[in-house]
Amino acid sequence: MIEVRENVLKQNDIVARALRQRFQEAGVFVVSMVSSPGAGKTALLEKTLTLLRPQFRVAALVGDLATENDAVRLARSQAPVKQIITGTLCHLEAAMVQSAIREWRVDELDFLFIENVGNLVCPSSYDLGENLRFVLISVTEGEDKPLKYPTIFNSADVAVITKMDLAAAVDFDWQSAYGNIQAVRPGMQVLRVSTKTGEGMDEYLGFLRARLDELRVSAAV
Ligand SMILES: Nc1nc2c(ncn2[C@@H]2O[C@H](COP(=O)(O)OP(=O)(O)OP(=O)(O)O)[C@@H](O)[C@H]2O)c(=O)[nH]1
Ligand SMILES: [Mg+2]
Repeated sequence: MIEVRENVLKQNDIVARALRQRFQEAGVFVVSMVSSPGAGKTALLEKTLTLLRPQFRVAALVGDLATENDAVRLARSQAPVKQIITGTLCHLEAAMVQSAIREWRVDELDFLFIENVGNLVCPSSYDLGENLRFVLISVTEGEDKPLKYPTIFNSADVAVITKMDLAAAVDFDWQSAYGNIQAVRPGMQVLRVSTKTGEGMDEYLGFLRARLDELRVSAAV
């Protein structure tokens, strides 16, 4: 059993490596989002696509066990969007990303976003070839989530606290949440946003723009 799982993961790493190479050659910056169900990935992504689209070429993939609901929401931004239905799988795999973008010209994109299946456990072991992985936690989930799900925080690059407009209503303790993230992942950058009020969105979008600039500078050297 353990051997089979290891082989599946190894196979995923091979595909993820090929994807990363393809993304690098195409000059596209690939961002994935992981979180528990309902933390606000689609809400943040819809705003991200809408706000970046006037200036950048953006597209998104979104994974769910069932329904095209999230793709429909994201498509309101007018960006190209594809839903990946995973059936019973609680995470996306690199091969699913590979087949979803088979007919896309990724070299004509600046940003490709990938929303993973809502789950704080399974997605952590699956590299999708992305440049950057955001882990989202909403203020309503409790400040202890990083301590309970350390693996996902260790597989991600940057944490985003979502639904900041609800922070006071649920007595969200920022110091405690921040401290718990630092306890499992020392030095991890943490952004705070609300898609409802727009709080933190400028900093978040500025962060993404800066990362694309870095990619373009390093590609030019
Ligand atoms: N008040 C408030 N509600 C939010 C915010 N972001 C998302 N929501 C709400 O939270 C609920 C879940 O948001 P989604 O964007 O569907 O969350 P998700 O992470 O994509 O969910 P799954 O794809 O099912 O895992 C929806 O009712 C959103 O309207 C926010 O910043 N503030
Ligand atoms: Mg969603």
